[in-house]
Amino acid sequence: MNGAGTFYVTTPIYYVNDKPHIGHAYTTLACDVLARFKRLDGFDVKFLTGTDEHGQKVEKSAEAFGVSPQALADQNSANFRELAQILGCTNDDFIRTTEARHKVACQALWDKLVAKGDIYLGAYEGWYSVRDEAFYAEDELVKGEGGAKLAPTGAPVEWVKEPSYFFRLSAFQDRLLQWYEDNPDCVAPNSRRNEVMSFVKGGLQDLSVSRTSFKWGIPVPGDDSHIMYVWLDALTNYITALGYPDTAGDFARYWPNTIHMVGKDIVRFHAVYWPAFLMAADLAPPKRVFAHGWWTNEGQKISKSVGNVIDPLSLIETYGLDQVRYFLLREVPFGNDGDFSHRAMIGRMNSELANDYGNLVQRSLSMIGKNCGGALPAHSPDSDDDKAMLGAAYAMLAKVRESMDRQLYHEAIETVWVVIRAANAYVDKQAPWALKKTDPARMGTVLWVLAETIRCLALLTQPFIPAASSRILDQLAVAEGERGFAFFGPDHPLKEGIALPAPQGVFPRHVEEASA
Ligand code: ME8
Repeated sequence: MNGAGTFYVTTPIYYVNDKPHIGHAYTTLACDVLARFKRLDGFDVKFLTGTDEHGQKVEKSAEAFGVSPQALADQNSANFRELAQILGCTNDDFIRTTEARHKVACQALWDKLVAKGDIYLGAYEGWYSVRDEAFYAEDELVKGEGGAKLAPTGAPVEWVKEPSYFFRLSAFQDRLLQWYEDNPDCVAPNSRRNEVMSFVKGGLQDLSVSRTSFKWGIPVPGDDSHIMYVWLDALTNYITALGYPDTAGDFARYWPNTIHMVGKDIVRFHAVYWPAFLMAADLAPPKRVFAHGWWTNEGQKISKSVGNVIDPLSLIETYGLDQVRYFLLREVPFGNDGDFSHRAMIGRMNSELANDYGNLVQRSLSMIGKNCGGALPAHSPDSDDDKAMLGAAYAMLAKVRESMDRQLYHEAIETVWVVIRAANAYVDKQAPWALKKTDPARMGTVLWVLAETIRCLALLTQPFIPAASSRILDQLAVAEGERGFAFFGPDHPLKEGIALPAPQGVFPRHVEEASA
């Protein structure tokens, strides 16, 4: 830590009604890359993920499986925890909404909203979608096959009539609009901010925040015939993990710099309801809600009924973890929808990782191994080409940092790849193999410039492809304690004479098995 500040990044907490799929892996990876980047950049980071275990959807799934909701939650929560590990995620905590600490936080928040006069008892009559765990107004519904009424997401809806507590959301319209106005980056990308603002400008209805027709949830304090609406329960996880209702400690430390990463389908909950709950409780809204797009599979919408759900574990088995991490964050500008295809996956893995990056590292390090006795050569970079190469390498961090601060992962990666391509062009032009006989001192300089460029590249690729980057840094004998961005740049260059381990390939090519 170099005193850069604190940073809190969260994934949505995932419903335990089903197994993890590529959408879950995507959000979690995006958070992991950001968390790793910020840690390397000297920030005190907290990265949270976990599972959303209450509500009617989980209760119904458990019923269908013939198990108790708690048993289903235990089993599937473990799958999500394992997924985070398999993805190489560096989360600092894993929250489950069935934990005691969460019940305490939810009930404290509820009490606070009651004390502020923002919760009142009434009765809800209207549409509810269990799949979305969302209430819908009549005019939001769309017509499905045979004229059936459906939620705008295509989910079935049912008519619900029951006693309910309401949150006075309607009273927060102006404060919310003011928040969006004053904080242009609080909802990103901008298209989502516009969408949210126009929804809020359209007028807000008070929100039903308790249910009485089933039991699987957190009881309303003082009235346990009601359980809390699952979204009020779920959203509160972000502050439970910071120790709420204690607002000193981790809450004071991390909450001011929070980014919630979410899918585009759950923006309204995070950018309208959640900030309103927080404002009502006299807490600051999050710094940013970033909504990413959705993946399709080979051009088709992913759906269980179509049977084309992508299992992240089998992708990792087929292509490798770093390769999948790289692909998901490289393929699509973060915020846009994207299409997964095996062809695109193999293309990026072979051309960008194996050919561009892998060959650069392999040929540079093996020349040092063969021609310099495996030690970093003496050097005196002085040609314009040397200066341009090192200048480009050293300039990357500032640009990448700027992209990462806007969650433009693809742009950050492109900045790095511009330098990888320039380094390959530099090798071709300098032809160090030909200098061995004619000008060994010049060869040494060229190989050192390449090694130093690769050091900078590998420092910056750590958040995206941690295992491969770490192997590259090992091959350059960069000490574990010198891999943070404080060591990036001309002040901590590789030193001559250092012995390097024998180089080894880092990026395998994917060769399609010939079909029989
Ligand atoms: O929404 N591509 O949980 P969830 C990309 N429990 N992302 C996708 C996707 C796809 N094809 N399909 C789904 C919930 N997602 C709540 C959150 S937070 C307080 C509570 C994303 O398990 C989706 O956008 O349904 C969402 O962000 C996450 O996966 C799934 O969440």
